Amino acid sequence: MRTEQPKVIHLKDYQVPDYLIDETHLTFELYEDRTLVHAQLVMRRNPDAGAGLPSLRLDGQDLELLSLAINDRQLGLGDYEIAEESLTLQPDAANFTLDSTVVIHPESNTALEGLYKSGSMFCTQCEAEGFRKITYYLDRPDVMSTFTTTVSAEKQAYPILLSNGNPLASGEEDDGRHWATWEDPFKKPAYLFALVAGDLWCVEDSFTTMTGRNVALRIYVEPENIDKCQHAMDSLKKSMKWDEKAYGREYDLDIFMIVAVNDFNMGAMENKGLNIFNSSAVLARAETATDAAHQRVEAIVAHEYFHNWSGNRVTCRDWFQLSLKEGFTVFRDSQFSADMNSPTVKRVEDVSYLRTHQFAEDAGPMAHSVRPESFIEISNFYTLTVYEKGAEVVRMIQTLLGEEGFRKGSDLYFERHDGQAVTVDDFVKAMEDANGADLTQFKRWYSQAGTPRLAVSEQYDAAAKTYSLTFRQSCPPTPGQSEKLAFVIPVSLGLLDGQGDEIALRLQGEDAPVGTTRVLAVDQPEQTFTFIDVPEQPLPSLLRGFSAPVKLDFPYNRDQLMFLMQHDFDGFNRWEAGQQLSVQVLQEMIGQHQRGEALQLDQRLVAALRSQLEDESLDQAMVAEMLSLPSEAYLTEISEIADVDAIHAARDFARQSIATALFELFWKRYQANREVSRQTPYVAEASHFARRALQNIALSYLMLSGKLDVVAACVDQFEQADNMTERLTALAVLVNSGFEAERDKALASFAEHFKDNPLVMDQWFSVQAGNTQPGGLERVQHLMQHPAFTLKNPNKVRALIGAFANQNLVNFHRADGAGYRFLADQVIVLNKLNPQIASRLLAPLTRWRKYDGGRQGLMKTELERILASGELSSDVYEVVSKSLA
Ligand code: 0A1
Ligand code: ZN
Repeated sequence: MRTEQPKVIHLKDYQVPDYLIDETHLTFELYEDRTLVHAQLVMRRNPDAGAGLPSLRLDGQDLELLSLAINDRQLGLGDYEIAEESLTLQPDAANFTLDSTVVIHPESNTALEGLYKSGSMFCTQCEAEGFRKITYYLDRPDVMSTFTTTVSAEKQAYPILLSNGNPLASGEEDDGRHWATWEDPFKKPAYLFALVAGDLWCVEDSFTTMTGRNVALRIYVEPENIDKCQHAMDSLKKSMKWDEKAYGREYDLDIFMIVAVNDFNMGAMENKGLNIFNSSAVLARAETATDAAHQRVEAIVAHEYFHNWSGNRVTCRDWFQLSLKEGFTVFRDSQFSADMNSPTVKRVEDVSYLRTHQFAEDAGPMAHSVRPESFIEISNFYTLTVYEKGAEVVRMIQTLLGEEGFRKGSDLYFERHDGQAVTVDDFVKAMEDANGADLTQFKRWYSQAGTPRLAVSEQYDAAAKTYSLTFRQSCPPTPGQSEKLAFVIPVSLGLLDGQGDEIALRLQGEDAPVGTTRVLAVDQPEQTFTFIDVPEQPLPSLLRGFSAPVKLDFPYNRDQLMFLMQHDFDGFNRWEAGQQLSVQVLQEMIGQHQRGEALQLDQRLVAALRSQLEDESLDQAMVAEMLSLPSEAYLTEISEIADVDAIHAARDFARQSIATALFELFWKRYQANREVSRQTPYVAEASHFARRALQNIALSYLMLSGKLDVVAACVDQFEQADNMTERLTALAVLVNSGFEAERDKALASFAEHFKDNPLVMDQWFSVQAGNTQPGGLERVQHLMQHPAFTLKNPNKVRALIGAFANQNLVNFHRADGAGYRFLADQVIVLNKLNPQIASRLLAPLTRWRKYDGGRQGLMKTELERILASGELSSDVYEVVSKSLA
């Protein structure tokens, strides 16, 4: 825990390092009550940093120094200075070797940063600044070194000893200990260092690269999980192949390893050659993981693998450039997932997520640009903005340059910067240079925070046959940025005629039409584009594929939206029209609820959904997406002030009405799909995901009917399904139903069956945390006493407390503030145990401006109570203080 005042770090203060580290030689001696770390650093003065020999300041935190030597000369107390987060000494030559030995305590490290224990296994997490908790070092990404690492431990308890790179040597000692040495020839920053020691089993495979090199692939897990690795292994091989084809990127070491650990703050980490994964992001098999979990595993395995080039071979100069690797890599993994599954479904999922969560972040007190200007704690900046919006920015570059131009740009980027630590500017420059393009104005996406609004109006001149679209862009102020300049907004669009056919697009001044979908680069505050030869008043299909992360505003009426749902050539925009229709209808009902009127559902929405369900030729996954009404979280995000109870009531009423009106259709499609599921062994593949998605959403509507044969079907699905996707949905709908006996029986049998599988128990906790019936808080408090729950495991905290605060909005936002008090209590405890998790958990409280006066006051009171609760980690301090500013 920090005792100094938290310092704000600014991008503008960046300076090159005074010293460089060419070689790093580490030896770890692991014991149950301490670990000894010997570090030999071959260092030199950085020629780019000026003349003279300034003092050398190494980062280090919670280290007990046992010895320090420079060029074999032992240093005494007067030769160096140790502060809370550093060690400073004065070198007397430009080239030197520094040897240190420190003691650290992984066995009591609950923050899960640096070297720590997860169960009986030792593992590391060094991004962003965890390496300084392992040894004194220049812990910054622009200091890149080769590493050799020797790990020694007791052989029986830790038969497997791993680190980055290729295995070099290993041996045994007389006292029951053994050791292994690994060598990583690729220069890397310390944040990519990893070490694992444990009693692990592995699944092994191999991959032949495009130049014919053989790479050993291994996934290490605790023995009981050895049967849950195949999906991750398949995903890894697909990723390796895909990156060769899509980006020309080949793997470089002789071995690629993944290790699954139960206690992990994030999803996974791309350490060179030794990825460490949250077990939830690796383990998947039909009986224990849902379709969504299978897809998440595939995407995260790909994401971490892709980092080998976008992140490791070419890394970040400083942490302000985080989106250089994360935005680009999320973009790459989304392209991969789109190729492996359904591109439209993937886009719908990504856009829903972005609009619900990133747009909320962009409108809140922690809003920051994709390349932030300053931070207190870098761990707080692994955000939706840096990752998801960052990926959208890369996608826009591709939209503007075209697929071929983008590939030329990425080839140049990798070639030009291989082995370097670079900036977002370098990335954009490679894109410009490869295409002769000027992206100067476009780069405002990296520096300006907030979600732009794009208001569009139309004008049709029947006599002249011209159709004009006028775009007005604006962007609300965000902390520290009151004025915004115009963005370059790529707007992909098409025009539909009265039959639903596409009109050829010819802009004024062009000799001939150019296709039926095209991209307009809107780059002025106000700008008009005029199409000629437009035979009739068209209906525009705007922002196809969600071509820019903006809030689009066009005055569609409900009939036009229904028309687009039926006829738009762009699958994404067909879904989008349905969403906009649902939003309009729900907002009308929210108003009715607020005025105390009886709720009435516009039957046009029912008709639109009916035609989706009736048409059996449609992609079932898209039909399932169409049937999913906008979430309460999204309805909150688009409200000026969100009325929690009205939103919940309106959405519930709409679901109930749809369920009643379409009961027969739901029942028919449900039974047909359930029958296929019954006859078909589980396959983790898009068409099967689609069938189960429609089956499950149908079941969730059907259960609202309260009909006994539906309940019987649900119980049957729960009991008989051979896979977690069907079983968990059945459980979730039972839990949210009024059938208490069936619910209690299902919950009990599920827990009994899966009590030894922590990842499945996480799902059991989440399903109950999401139960929106009254009494949610008490249920969560009760579940915290369950033997399978612990605050020390991040997955458990997310599954129970995180799911409650983020997904169970009516219960969390109870008008008496008890939900807020509960969350603040947990944050205060977690602040000491695991600051990163504490700071993430408190996000819902930071959104207080969205709620009515009463709730605002209650939320702020809890933020103030956290602030006054004692010594705060920099993580929690930054989020709380910025939220109250
Ligand atoms: N770089 C990883 C994510 C990650 C970031 C920070 C961590 O600890 C604070 C751990 C993992 C990725 O993008 O997958
Ligand atoms: Zn990443």
